[in-house]
Amino acid sequence: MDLLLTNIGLLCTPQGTQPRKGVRQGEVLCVEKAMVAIEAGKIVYAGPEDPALHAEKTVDCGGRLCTPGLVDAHTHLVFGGWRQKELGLKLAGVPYLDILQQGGGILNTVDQTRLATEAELIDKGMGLLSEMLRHGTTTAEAKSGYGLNLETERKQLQVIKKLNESHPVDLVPTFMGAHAVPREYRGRRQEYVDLVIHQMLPAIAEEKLAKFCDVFCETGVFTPEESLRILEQAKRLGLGGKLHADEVDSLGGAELAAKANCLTAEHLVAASAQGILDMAKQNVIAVLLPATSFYLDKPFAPARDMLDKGLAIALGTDFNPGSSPNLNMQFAMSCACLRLRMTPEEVLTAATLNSAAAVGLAEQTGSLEAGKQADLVLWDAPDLAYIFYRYGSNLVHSVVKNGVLYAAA
Ligand code: IZC
Ligand code: ZN
Repeated sequence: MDLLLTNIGLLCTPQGTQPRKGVRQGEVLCVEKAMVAIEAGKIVYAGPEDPALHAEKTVDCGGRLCTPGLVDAHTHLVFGGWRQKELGLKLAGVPYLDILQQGGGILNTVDQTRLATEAELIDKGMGLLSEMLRHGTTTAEAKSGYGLNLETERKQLQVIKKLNESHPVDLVPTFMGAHAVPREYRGRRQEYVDLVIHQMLPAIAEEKLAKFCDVFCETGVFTPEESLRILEQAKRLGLGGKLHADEVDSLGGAELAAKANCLTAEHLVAASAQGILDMAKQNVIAVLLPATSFYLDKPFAPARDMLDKGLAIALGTDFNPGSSPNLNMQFAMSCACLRLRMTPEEVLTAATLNSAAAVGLAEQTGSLEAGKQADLVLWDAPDLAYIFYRYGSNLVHSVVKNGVLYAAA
């Protein structure tokens, strides 16, 4: 045994390798006076203190709370520049989609990402990932989508690959060439959709740079029909489907995610009742992003209704420079509790096991069980509720990622 974590005051974890749905989302195992044993980066034991267990190194957890490492199921991690200059427009009441229509928003970040060198993006990404790790995130999804041409989409995905290799946080890459219609294709949107389908997707799949494909299905961005064509091609090429669905307007995104057999539909603030039923039927995971609702001052997704209808809910920060400049999962989790009205247990499952399932990693991470990666957080908190109740502070004491201990400070 390499590492033994003793004197854990309370260990809380969902269990299994499948997303927890509906009423079962709140089923969390809680063990007082617990212990975790780690060998070769994996958990070999997690449960009540067992005096028979010994290891080369023992860490006394001081009675702290221990949970699985947080999984951020939705980020746009790699981008050039920032967009704090749009704050004035936002305060003046200009809607998010209008800023994009005026050639700003995502297109502003596209300009800055095209100009950035790979080295600059890696440097920035390393800093952001360290900030995430300090806040308890041990795995994150990362989308491209600020290139909108093959060269820069590839550059972003290569940066994600290199960050994954050089930083302890694990990254899951998603191709999102259909994030906006680039300026040079204005008025020729069909040609851009064809470019994504016939050139970008085959090249990205061939180079194995992405595991998933995502599309921004939204008013003025990509229509449900265009989104379906792109997702069908992605599926043919072996990429899993994700969809930015019903983030602002209700366009039938949830229904489409079910029809296209997507693993996840994300945002869902304006999802229809039928769309939620369709998702439940097809086992599409709902990735909710309440930090975005907060920043955009928009309604929050109907989480309770989703749980009543049997959906599995996962959580992400949506970290991006436009609609969610926050990378702290604790903030997203507090919003999930205080605004989505999810219980602390439901929130924990959302941010760990269900988010792991949402990025295709529920066999490897997302719970504290023998055989899974040793990804966990020690909290300066006595129980789960305390984390969400004390929103605004970083309550992470330390993080173990793949069996290596990192102090938060
Ligand atoms: O840069 O605004 N919603 N894509 C869809 C975003 C937000 C990211 C951005
Ligand atoms: Zn997003």
